[in-house]
This record gives sequence, structure tokens and C-alpha cells, in this order.
Amino acid sequence: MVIQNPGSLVDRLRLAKHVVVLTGVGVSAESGIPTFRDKQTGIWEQFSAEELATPEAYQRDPSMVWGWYEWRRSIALRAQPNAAHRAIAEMACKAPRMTLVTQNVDDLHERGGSREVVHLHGRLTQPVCELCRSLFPLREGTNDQPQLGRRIEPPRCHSCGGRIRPGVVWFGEALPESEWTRAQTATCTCDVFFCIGTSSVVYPAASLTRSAMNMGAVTVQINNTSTALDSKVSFNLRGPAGVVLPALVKDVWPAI
Ligand code: BJW
Ligand code: ZN
Repeated sequence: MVIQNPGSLVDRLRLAKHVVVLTGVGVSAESGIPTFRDKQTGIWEQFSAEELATPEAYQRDPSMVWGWYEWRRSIALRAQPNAAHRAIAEMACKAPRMTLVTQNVDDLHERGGSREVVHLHGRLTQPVCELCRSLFPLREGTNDQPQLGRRIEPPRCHSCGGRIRPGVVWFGEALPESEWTRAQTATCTCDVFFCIGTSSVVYPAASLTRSAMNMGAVTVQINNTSTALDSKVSFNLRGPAGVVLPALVKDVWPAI
């Protein structure tokens, strides 16, 4: 773990009035959730985003796409929150104000103790009707034995009979308007902005860090590998989020 000028970051955080935390799948990696773009293990290294994560793919082959997302959902359901999720929840209790914005489609922030999570890319656990946009209630607990490659016919909407689709944001789709507005508003009013466990290549989410910089916020990246933001952020903390974050929270707000 490499922390440049840790003392100065600790001071900035102690003085912060509003902290924004933007997370990506790296925050959930230590819980066993596969990342998207890590070499060899990344989801988009093994599967085609064009064939699985676009509205066109769903129109072409709904049962293949639904089956794949059921497999993804089963991984998320079995995963447990890690030290990074818990440290972020703790930071929300210590900082005067914190807004948590995530690109993640799992619910590990919520299960790790965070409230009011802004989900920019939707949620695996909240599928919706393609026609009337009603939420579709999934059965509690884990889904049936997940099998990669199993085709599953998507369920039908209880209100209108329309086809249910995964409640996630695919490439080429707009982000949910209210979530995006909340993320932008928080970013423009924060004094410290974290981007954690994200490659920062997917837009518009990645533009939030640039907006925070333009608004004069202190920017902090936590990532275990290098990204294009390494030399741009105010503080670049290199290491696993589950190690770096708890250490930082403990330094800034030591238990009394
Ligand atoms: C650790 C760690 C540890 C590991 N500790 N760190 C050309 C240029 C610019 C933009 C575009 C372009 N062509 C197309 C676009 C637009 C496109 C886009 O950005 N594409 C880029 C990839 C080029 N964006 C869109 O299409 C978006 N919509 C849009 O633009 O709409 C326009 C519109 C407006 C109005 C009307 C209509 C349309 C939508 C984007 C949706 C993204 N969806 C996904 C899939 C969700 C569903 C699913 O899960 O299947 O969201 S893609 C995937 O990427 C997922 C993620 O949320 C997102 C971000 O990934 P993330 O989290 O950053 O993961 P990784 O793997 O990339 O990075 C993980 C990082 O963690 C790494 O850096 C590791 O090192 C690190 N890490 N372990 C700390 N322990
Ligand atoms: Zn419907």
C-alpha cells in the first residue's frame, strides 16, 4: 500500500463538510465479485459485452441474457460485504455529510451498513418490466443452483404481461435520471471526492471525478493497479480497498 502525503489527506478529511464516494466493482472484488476489466479474470475479458450487456442483445436472445444475469445474481447473493464496504459505511457515520454513489449492481454496500446508496447502473436484485417499468418481485434468498451458460426464459410482468428484464443499465442506455442528478449535485458541492475500485473508463460515471476536480474538491483514488487518473488526483492510494480504507478511516477518526 502506498500513501503519498498521508498526513495532509488525514487533515483534509477531518475538515471535510461533505464527502462523496464513487465506487466501482473493485470494492466488491475482495468479496469474490469478478471485476469487469482486470486482465484474464475480468467479466469482459471472458464474455462479450455486445452479446450480453446491450438492449439489442436482450432483444436477440432474451433467455441467454436472462440466464447469464441469474448466474451473476447468484454470485452476488452468496457474496458477503468486506472491510471496504464496512469502512465506507463507517465513514458516513463520522463525516458531517457523505454521499455514496456506486456503479455496482450488487447490494453489498447496503448489506455492509450503508444507507441511501445512489446506484448509477441499477441493481441485479431489481428487475423491471420492459413495457410498464414495474418492479418485479424476486423470490427471497438464493436463486436455484446457478449454472453458467443455462438459458432461462425471463418471467412476465404481473401487471401487464410484458417481459421482465434485468434492472441494470446496459451500454447505450441512459442512466436513471434521479440517480444521475443526485450524483452530479453531490459532486458539485463536495469538498472531498473519492473514486474507489473503478477503472474510470465508463461514462458518464467517470466524468464525476473530473467534475469534482473542476469544482476544486480534493480528489482521492484508491485502486490496486494504475489508472489514467493516477497523476491527476490529489491523492493516489495504491492497494486493495479492503486494506487501505479501514486504515484511512482509523487514522482520520480514531476510536475514542
Ligand atoms: C481494486 C481491487 C481492490 C480490483 N481494491 N481496487 C467512447 C468514449 C466514451 C464513451 C463511450 C464511447 N463509446 C460508448 C460510450 C458510452 C459508454 C461507455 O462509457 N463506454 C466505454 C466503455 C468506452 N457508456 C454508456 O453506454 C452509458 N450510457 C450512455 O452513455 O448513455 C448515453 C445516452 C444518453 C441518453 C439517452 C440514451 C443514451 C451506460 C454505461 C453502462 C455500464 N454498464 C455496465 C454493466 C452493468 C450491468 C452488468 O453488471 O452487467 O456497468 S458495464 C460495467 O462497467 C458495469 C460497471 O458498473 C462499469 C464500470 O466498471 P468498473 O466498476 O470501473 O469496473 P472495472 O473492472 O472496469 O474496474 C475495476 C477496478 O477496480 C480496476 O481498476 C481494478 O484495478 C480495481 N480493483 N480489485 C481496489 N481489491
Ligand atoms: Zn409490466
